[in-house]
Amino acid sequence: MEASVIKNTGSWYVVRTDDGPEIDCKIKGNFRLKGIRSTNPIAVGDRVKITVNESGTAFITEILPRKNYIIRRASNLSKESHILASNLDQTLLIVTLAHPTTSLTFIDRFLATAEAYRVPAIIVINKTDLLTDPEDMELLEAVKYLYESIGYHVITTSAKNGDGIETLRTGLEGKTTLISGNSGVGKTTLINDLIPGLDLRTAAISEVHDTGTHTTTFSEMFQLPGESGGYIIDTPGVRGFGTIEMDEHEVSHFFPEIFKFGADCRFNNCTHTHEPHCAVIKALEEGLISQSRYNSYLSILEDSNPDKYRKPY
Ligand SMILES: Nc1nc2c(ncn2[C@@H]2O[C@H](COP(=O)(O)OP(=O)(O)OP(=O)(O)O)[C@@H](O)[C@H]2O)c(=O)[nH]1
Ligand SMILES: [Mg+2]
Ligand SMILES: [Zn+2]
Repeated sequence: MEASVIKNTGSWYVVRTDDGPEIDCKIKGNFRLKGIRSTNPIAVGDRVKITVNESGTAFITEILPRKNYIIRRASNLSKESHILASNLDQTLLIVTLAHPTTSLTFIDRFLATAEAYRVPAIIVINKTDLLTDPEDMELLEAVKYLYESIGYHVITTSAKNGDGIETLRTGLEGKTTLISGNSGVGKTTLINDLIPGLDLRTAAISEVHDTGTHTTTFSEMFQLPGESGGYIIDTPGVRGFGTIEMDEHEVSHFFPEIFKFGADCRFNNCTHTHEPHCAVIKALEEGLISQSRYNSYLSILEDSNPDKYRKPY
């Protein structure tokens, strides 16, 4: 029998069979990805084969080939990776500019990872109802402009007053979408808005900070209502976004604007750090590439080769 993995609680996997019912499963066999130490061999979104034994226990026996997946490392230099989800059409990065503040480095590391796995990424700036000061509104426009000028689609929402929710809903129709972001940015609240009656647990961020725990603890896939269908995957908030190992010459491929300017560098193996006649550094000096994006690029280079690119302080 074939099924889709919709939840992973650590010891159990919940799958939805193609006939409809949801079944709790254990795993049987070795599902480790070759060459990658992952904390979860089977991910939400995986298509699997299951069998049920005589005593009624269901087992996942096989993972069908993945169309794609997104992996994050537990921390920048950690060897352990975590498969966020598989078989995706797109991913939404939920960010907030206040309560809490998502760092631009976090955004860029996430976007670079999505580029590396060729999963289209959309940025959702949530909690816009909190951005009422002129300064905050300016910041919102600046962040929106920064990412739109690179070519990313940016949606602004307020789960509190409903702004942007229809735009978001339209963007999700008929697709399987992974939602990611820091803890407390409103991922689950947005999903509750999109799926009436779901009523998942959310928590005020002060509570999050007090306990240091995340409100959502397991990834889970939900079916969207409406004729066009689609699925949305809620995930626990992440603090940092450790990128997968990338070759130092590959990193610029995952920053579209750096890649574009890099075509004009004198050396085709230019790392855009110290080489003469580097078109990326020139574009940076002329303000055509943003300093924050370039810094994020350097931070990923550092991960790929900590000794060579570590700054001297
Ligand atoms: N003012 C305001 N508060 C919001 C908005 N969206 C969510 N919140 C609040 O932010 C807090 C955190 O929301 P959650 O949905 O639990 O955040 P999360 O991203 O799912 O967090 P984790 O599950 O820990 O990753 C809750 O108190 C929500 O009510 C918004 O648009 N505006
Ligand atoms: Mg949540
Ligand atoms: Zn260069």
